[in-house]
Amino acid sequence: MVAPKTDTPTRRARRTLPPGQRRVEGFPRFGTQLAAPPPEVPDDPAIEVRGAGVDTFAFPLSDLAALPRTEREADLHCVTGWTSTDLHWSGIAFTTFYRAVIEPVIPAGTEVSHIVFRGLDRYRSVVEVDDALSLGLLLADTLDGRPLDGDHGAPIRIVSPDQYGFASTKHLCRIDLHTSKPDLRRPLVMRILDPHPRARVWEEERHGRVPGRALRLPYRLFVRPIRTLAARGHRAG
Ligand SMILES: Nc1nc2c(c(=O)[nH]1)N[C@H]1C(S)=C(S)[C@@H](COP(=O)(O)O)O[C@H]1N2
Ligand SMILES: [Mo]
Repeated sequence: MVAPKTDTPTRRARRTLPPGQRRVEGFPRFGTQLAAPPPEVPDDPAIEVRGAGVDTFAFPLSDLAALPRTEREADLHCVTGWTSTDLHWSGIAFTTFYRAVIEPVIPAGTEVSHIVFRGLDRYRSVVEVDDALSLGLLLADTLDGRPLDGDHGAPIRIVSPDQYGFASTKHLCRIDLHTSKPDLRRPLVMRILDPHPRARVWEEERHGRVPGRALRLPYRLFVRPIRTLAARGHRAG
């Protein structure tokens, strides 16, 4: 029922959490868009693929049925310090999707270096292509045996088990391919909290400019009000 039991970082998390993380009860809805209800899912959801010289196309989610499915047990580690454990996801391995759907349409001689995942709520995250293909990313459409709900990323989301939660884009609707590091043009004040380009939880790569450890306390002070908001969003949604 579950994926092969190799001793991955994710599996070690059963015994010890990554540095600076604390376990939470349950699985809160979280994110940068908590004031709004989860985005509406279109009737015929698709993932748009573009960039790096590819002719933009929309891949209907219904076509995912042709690809082999897999399951993952993974914890979700929010960069603010909470970890939700023992989540059971299923879907399509991102490597499978990339090799089958994306790689064949990349023009010869073009080297993709970064991928931007975008959600229906306009959320974006950047992952280096090597990480996207080696860290066990999943295009997940079920959680604990049920189709994803609005709180956790309907209709489909990225799950990146060994990166901070900000890399696990919910409501995935677009994949942008890049041949160099993209600049998401965040406001200057936000830049100190730019996500770490690799975001690996066991290395505590929380943000690019500040050592991960230094952010534990500030996040602990902030995380309670943020999660209260989350709970409100939850009831509203
Ligand atoms: N589309 C979208 N994806 C998102 C976010 C968001 O705000 N919008 N927040 C990220 C953050 S910071 C975290 S910790 C996780 C939380 O996932 P959850 O809401 O399923 O707990 O989603 C990530 N993916
Ligand atoms: Mo997060």
